[in-house]
Amino acid sequence: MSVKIALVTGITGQDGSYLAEFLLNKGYMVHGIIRRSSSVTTTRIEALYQDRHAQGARLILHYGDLLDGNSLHKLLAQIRPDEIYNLAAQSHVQVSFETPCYTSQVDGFGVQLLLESLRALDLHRTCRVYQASTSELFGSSPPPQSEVTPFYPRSPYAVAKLFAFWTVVNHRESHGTFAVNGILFNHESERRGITFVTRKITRAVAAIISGRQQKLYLGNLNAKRDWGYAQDYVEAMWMMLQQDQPRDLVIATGESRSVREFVEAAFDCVGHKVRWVGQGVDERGFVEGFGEVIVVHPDHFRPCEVENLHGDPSLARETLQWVPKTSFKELVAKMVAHDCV
Ligand code: NAP
Ligand code: G4F
Repeated sequence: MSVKIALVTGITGQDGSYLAEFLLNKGYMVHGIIRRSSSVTTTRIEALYQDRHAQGARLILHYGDLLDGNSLHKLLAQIRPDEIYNLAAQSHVQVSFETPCYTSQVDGFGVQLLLESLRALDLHRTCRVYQASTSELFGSSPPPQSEVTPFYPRSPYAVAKLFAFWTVVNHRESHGTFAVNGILFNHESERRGITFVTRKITRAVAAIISGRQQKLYLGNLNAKRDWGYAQDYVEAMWMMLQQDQPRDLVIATGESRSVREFVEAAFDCVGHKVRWVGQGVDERGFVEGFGEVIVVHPDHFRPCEVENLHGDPSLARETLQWVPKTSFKELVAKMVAHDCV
């Protein structure tokens, strides 16, 4: 049997790094797009890349950008992938309020560029495409959210991802492209970017108990998210491309917790309880032995918030037999343990 070829955009990110590992373990030839940067962005895939010769040189990195249509086109023509995982995005919701036009271009229009390149090369008949869609599409639609829940995006990020969602559906219906949207709820890990709330908290817990940090400034403590483990979720991405028929699916744990509960669980991992005092922007969290540690600060609130994400993954369980393997408690423990080293 010939070796399958995958192209992963966003390979340097949290999900891209886990997915590259997963695909290499399955025997794929993996091509990844990286962006030129003045500082190193390949830390998460460093070990894989160093090891690539031992793996039979099955990991190849190419410079590119989702907005550079020509280089994308040339790369697709050169490698002729069997599967594309489009994970590249400006993925930070709060940042999207400050860079709405850029975020719209990369997260929305970039997907059209990719799918149109594929079609121009007539590769859309053979190549399957996974699009990293998101629970942010549901925005203020009440939970639990499933494949039939109406979308109500609440940020430039979510609006751009909504454009991408329908672009994928439209290519499927108009041109027969095997393209799917994975509507993934929040997933975290030891490799999570440090400005997302979970990693910000676990890093702060480690720094506070070792005396390197005194305060943890946060925004909305009441926001609820359905947090899973990234490694479990990249398997679902692959499974979605192995379906007989392309189908958009929700991937979630089916449980939801507040930012406040995440803070409590993270301090619990190092044997400390949090006591909350006050309300709203005046709320503070006190940790035994460390005094006032958690401070709510208006800088971390968004112009528009998504209050409650709680997924219903029944269809993925039914069609893919996918279930999350890592519990919330295990996820928090893994992240805290990693950051405490
Ligand atoms: P991440 O860690 O922020 O990684 C984003 C990746 O996209 C990085 O490799 C980044 O490259 C790359 N990228 C950004 N702009 C690009 C551009 N213009 N051209 C090419 N590459 C570009 O995000 P993640 O958490 O792994 O998420 C992966 C995808 O899933 C994203 O599309 C995200 O929106 C979506 N998603 C994530 C979650 C979640 O909870 N993690 C949930 C639902 C959907 P650099 O390293 O050079 O910055
Ligand atoms: O960790 P967050 O920044 O993730 P958010 O906004 O849910 O987005 C992530 O998940 C989406 C899937 O639903 C992805 F599509 C997206 O790419 C990204 O991976 O914020 C989580 C919650 C928000 O309600 C935010 O307001 O935490 C709240 N929060 C409270 N204090 C904070 C903070 N968020 C951040 N980043 N920093 C804070 O200090």
